[in-house]
Amino acid sequence: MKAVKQAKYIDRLSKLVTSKDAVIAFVGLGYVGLPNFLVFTGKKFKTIGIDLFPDRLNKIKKGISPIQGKEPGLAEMVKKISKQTNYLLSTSYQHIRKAHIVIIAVQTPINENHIPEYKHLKTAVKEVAKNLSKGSLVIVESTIAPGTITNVVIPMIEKTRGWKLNEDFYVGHCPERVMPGKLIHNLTTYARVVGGSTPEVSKLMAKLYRNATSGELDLTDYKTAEVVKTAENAFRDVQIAFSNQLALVAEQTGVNVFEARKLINKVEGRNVLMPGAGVGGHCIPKDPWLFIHPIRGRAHTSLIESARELNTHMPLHMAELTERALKEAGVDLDEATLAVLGYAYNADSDDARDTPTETLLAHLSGRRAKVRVHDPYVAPYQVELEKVLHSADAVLVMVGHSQYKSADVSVWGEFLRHKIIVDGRGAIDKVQARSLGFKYLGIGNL
Ligand code: SAJ
Repeated sequence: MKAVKQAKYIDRLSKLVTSKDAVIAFVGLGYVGLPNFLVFTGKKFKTIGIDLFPDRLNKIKKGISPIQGKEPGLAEMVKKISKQTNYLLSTSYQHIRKAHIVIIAVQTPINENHIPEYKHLKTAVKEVAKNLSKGSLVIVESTIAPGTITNVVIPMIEKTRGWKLNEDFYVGHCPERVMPGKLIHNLTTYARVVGGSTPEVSKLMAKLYRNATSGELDLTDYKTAEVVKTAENAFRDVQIAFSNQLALVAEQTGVNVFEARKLINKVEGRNVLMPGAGVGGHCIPKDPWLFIHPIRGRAHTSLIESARELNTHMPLHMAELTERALKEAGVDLDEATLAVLGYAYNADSDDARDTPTETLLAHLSGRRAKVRVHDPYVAPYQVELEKVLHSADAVLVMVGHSQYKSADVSVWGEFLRHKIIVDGRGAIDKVQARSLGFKYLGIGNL
């Protein structure tokens, strides 16, 4: 009997998705959930948007995007959707009972000990479980440590309702692959890993996400999906750490790291990334810790931990190079005025989450140096560059914003007290700067 009922539920869901009669609830309307909600609502599914913040819901209802910053296509979609009638927005989880599919996209930060903080996820899953209708599918898009679906999500739903996975409800993990500045682009073009609690659930998820993305849909199980997402970003962190290790070796051996990188990358199968003043953002600094969470204290995690340690050291290395350059110019760091260029975590972005510049500023706050910050995209640093450069004893380039890369440093020299450039992103031409009388020290390129 149970097998027939199970087939009945999954077949019913599949038919509902095919006919677009499936009611899809989106829990969490942030960077991940809002684009999801907009795309599926635009595809004429009946959708329910659930979020804690009434203000965010009211903005969407009025056709105003609650997400700041340059997000091509987002504001237009919010405006268009707001005129449609196939959606409902609410702070109440009670509407979940109308849903056939629930997609959870809430934040999963890590605490100062690098342990996942799942209070948002647990609250969302608990409230969904309390209101879920039998035979529904719950998909988690938040980035989660391997083992979280098994140890947190499934037990919470089974215990809350006395149900059994794959008989009374289904579960899936489809990790988000968003990037600030490309939210709609990534969601509608990127490949997605769809990890269902049974192969039929994975197929159903692929049918669902085919409505969102033109990218490849890779069917697997939810455990593999958890490992793939956290590993893809942990891998990038290790790759960047290697570039930074190469830069430190280059500095000590009088080599230009960018020249070395170019020659290394000529060898088949090599892809050394760019060394720099640090690694920021909402994914790369966090996901490596999620990746090793299930094995900490039980198996070797030294590669990931030392990559994190080296990448986190890089903003401090910028301070070391600055102190050295000032000393050579007879200036004490504690008496110096520093012009820090770039606060965002990435070039030409206004996103400052987990920015390496904050690590630098915190480190310098322990010294008596006067520090001024400039960033063309991030308030309150969108000041006149000349004001930040005026009478500074050194310029620290922390972010490779185009404005800095294309700057005429001879103009910078007119404002500085000492013509010192410490380049954290290979943004300034060393030979040209030196020909203009600058003392130039670059990460991996002294
Ligand atoms: N960084 C370096 N050297 C590099 C690349 C990056 O120091 O060679 C630094 C950046 O300055 C930044 C941080 O690392 O501070 C992260 O940069 P990122 O280019 O990885 O950008 P993110 O954080 O937006 O990462 C996203 C991720 N995408 C998703 O999660 C969907 C990541 O998986 C992608 O690989 C990355 O974008 C990408 O490819 O652009």
